[in-house]
Amino acid sequence: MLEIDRDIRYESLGCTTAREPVMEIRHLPRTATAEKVATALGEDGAAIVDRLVAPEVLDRAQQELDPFIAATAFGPDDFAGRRTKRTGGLIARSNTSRDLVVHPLIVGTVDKVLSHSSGFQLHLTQIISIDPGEPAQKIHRDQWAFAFFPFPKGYEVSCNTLWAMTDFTEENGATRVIPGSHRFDDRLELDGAETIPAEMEKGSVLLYTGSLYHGAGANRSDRTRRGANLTYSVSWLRQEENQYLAVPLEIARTLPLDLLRLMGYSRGAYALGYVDDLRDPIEVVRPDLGSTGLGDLRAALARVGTG
Ligand SMILES: O=C(O)CCC(=O)C(=O)O
Ligand SMILES: [Fe+2]
Repeated sequence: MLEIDRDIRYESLGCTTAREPVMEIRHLPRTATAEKVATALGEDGAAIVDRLVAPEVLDRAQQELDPFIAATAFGPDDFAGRRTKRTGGLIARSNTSRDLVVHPLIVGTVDKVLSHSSGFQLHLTQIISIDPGEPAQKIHRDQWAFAFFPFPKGYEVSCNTLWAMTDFTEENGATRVIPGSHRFDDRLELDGAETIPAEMEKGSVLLYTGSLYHGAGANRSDRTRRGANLTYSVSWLRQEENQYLAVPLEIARTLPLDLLRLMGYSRGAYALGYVDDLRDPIEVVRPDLGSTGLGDLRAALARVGTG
């Protein structure tokens, strides 16, 4: 009966779903392959990998970031959250966060979810600390950040993570998600009634696509709920957090190559982001690597099926 009611409700919203709405968030073990996680994201738009890292890893990140979180102001509006702190610049501020950004299962999954693009990059790094008394955030799609551009259904432009730095419970504001909503129509005004809480233990990570309808839950507990939002987007869109200015060049020079590339010190597609005489931006940070010339046009085209 409940299922029937739900179906009617989805129809009344004008949603076209390729299959029945999914009721549960799929939980995968940390031994899952990137293929499995990407498949879950393709089917449901969201998935949780349980205890992907030990809780102590998140405790370490928390310690590194404590002074910055303490100095962060609360959000300026209801969407950012007036009792929510958003602390960024994590690559510069926390060594541990760098390991999370390049975690092989995450990067492998993002690579598959965004495989139709010529490449992907780090979009933003943000600790989201939701204090007691914060009401639920408006249900939204993260891809609305791109000026609400109507990307074709099924064409994902971002793939996101939210690492639990505290346990996420319904009471303390676990992210509310609508599994399957990546197939919904765009610009829907949905209320919390359609959502379920992404409950998970510290060290677990929620993955969701840019098209998934979701929002932070209300914090009705007496403790702060904290998560690390590390997100990735196709490399031909503008990054939400400016990595070139958030991470001073003297710190960037010390970072591993794979992380630098993810931060955007590489070209999107064939030539996006080049420096002066068509130079790869990595040359500015790491002149020791020598000139690498323009991107590999053939490889860029082959990845998007045009070569
Ligand atoms: O912190 C959360 O649970 C989600 C926040 C969110 O979706 C956002 O700020 O875009
Ligand atoms: Fe969001």
